[in-house]
Amino acid sequence: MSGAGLPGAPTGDEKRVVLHVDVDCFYAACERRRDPALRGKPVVVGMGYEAGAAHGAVATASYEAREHGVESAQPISQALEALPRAATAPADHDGPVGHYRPVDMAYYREVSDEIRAILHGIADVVREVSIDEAYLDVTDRVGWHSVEILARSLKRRIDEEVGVTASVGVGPNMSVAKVASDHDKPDGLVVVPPGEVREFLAPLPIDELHGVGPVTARELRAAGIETAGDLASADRGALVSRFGARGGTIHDHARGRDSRPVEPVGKPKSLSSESAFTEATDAFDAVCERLLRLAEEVTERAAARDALYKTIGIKVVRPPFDVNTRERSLSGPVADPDLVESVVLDLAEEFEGETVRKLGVRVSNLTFGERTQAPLDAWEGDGSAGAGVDADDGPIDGDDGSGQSTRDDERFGRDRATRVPRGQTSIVDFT
Ligand code: DCP
Ligand code: MG
Repeated sequence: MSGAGLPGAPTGDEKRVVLHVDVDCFYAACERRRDPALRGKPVVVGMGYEAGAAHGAVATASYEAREHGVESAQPISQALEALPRAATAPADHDGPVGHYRPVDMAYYREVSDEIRAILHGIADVVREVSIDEAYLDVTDRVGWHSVEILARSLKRRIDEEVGVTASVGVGPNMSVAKVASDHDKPDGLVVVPPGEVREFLAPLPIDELHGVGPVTARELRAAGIETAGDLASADRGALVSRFGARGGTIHDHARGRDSRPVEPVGKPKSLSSESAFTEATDAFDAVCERLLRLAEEVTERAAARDALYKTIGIKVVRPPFDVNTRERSLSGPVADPDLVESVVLDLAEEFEGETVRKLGVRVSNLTFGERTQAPLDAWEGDGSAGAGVDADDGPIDGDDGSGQSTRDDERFGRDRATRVPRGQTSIVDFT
């Protein structure tokens, strides 16, 4: 990332081309696809709603219904005041009426699956964030000069092949792409090339930014910060002291910066296991034994997910809450349980004789599904062959979201040919 930068200056991630796709009034759009007579009419889909009843809440409403004040999370009874039920409206009612439908998740999932198949056909990396929303990294498929053509053809395919409309935003990162797709809904297509990010964002109200919810927006406004431009030029230190790490994140987003890679959901950034002693102990044997057990758990989980790791770490908690973390980065991704054991024991050495209450082992800097190529150029004797593959991840354990600095990787890259990893031990937060 570059320094402060001028408005419109490149942010350092201009090489990436990211799309955000979000279907317009998704549940209502599905109901319309099933019943074309609803096209162009106010449609309200109710959660916990049954035909003819007044209970439940609005899950979504078509844009025609939104014009009459109907919105998500509103009680159906309130929606009915704004838009009486079409089926039972009195013959002499000449105001607008609404078409009410109960939620039918099984049907919406079918529609979502059809959209997903199209998305995976046009991008190598797809992050599905909800039933109707996904990020696509298309950097390897198109450049900035042709991404609009790709986005248009994606919208057309979703319209023609699935029968719903989607809004698409394109930007050099996830946060900009998300704001762009919301910017001109419904049926929107907004492309924000890297050089236009700052001027695109600057005039937007802060609540249109990714990560700024209604409560944060209210606080920011109270401090005189109304637009993304105001937020971009606000004092970062003050934002961090008021909102914690999130203050830094929204400051970055206001400046059009977001270094998160587009990653498929379910791929953790790290895997960790922790275990506490019933009673704190200073027996180093017991500490080592416990660490080895944790190392085994973690490497088994990594193998089950077909994950390679580049960083190996331990956590040592001394009573009562003195948390110490140490980690070492390797020159390349590996899947090598023996190596994890030896690095873990090595990192533990400095705690010999200390009283320990709790221990943890973590592998991070994960990559997936590259087992056949990656370890061999880094270390001899890699013992990773033949482990199981489980692409479908369960709950994410120890996903900390903290990126390891690439500087470490470069530094250790010089030691590629050596057998024993030379790592840097650093203190980082084990979340
Ligand atoms: N949803 C819900 N309850 C909410 C918000 C959303 O049940 N409070 C459901 C219904 C939506 C779907 O999730 O159709 C997708 O959410 P979106 O936020 O994308 O909303 P829509 O697709 O309905 O509208 P938009 O056109 O703003 O994307
Ligand atoms: Mg949507």
